[in-house]
Amino acid sequence: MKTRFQRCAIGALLAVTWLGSAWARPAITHAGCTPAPQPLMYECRVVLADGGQPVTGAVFTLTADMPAMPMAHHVPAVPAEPTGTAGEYRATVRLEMPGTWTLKLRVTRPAPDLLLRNIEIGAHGKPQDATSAHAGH
Ligand SMILES: [Cu+2]
Repeated sequence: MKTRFQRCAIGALLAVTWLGSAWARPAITHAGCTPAPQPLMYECRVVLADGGQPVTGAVFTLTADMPAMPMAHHVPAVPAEPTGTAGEYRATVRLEMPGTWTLKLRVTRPAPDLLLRNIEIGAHGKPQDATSAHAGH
């Protein structure tokens, strides 16, 4: 049987490990896409933060997939660029239909990572209207 001290020490070690990984990892605090002028193209903006601080100088590509339709779409990965607002980045990606998309950020800086975020895409020209998903397939 473990002593009270041993249990406490293990708990503290787990807490430090968990907090350490949380702090070391940028998180998506905001993501959204609005229709770009070109058909089917959307300008996506994501905000990265780490421990409440904006992450500047991040390097990543943005692609997307539909969780309801695995393998059905191939969205070319686009390098994201900073918008000028600290922690905010943008990339223009091709989203072929309304519905739920998973944005995928393949991060190389500050550290290799894969960040995912589900967003709703409305019909082109109607960013708030996310009905009639998959009607075109
Ligand atoms: Cu689809």
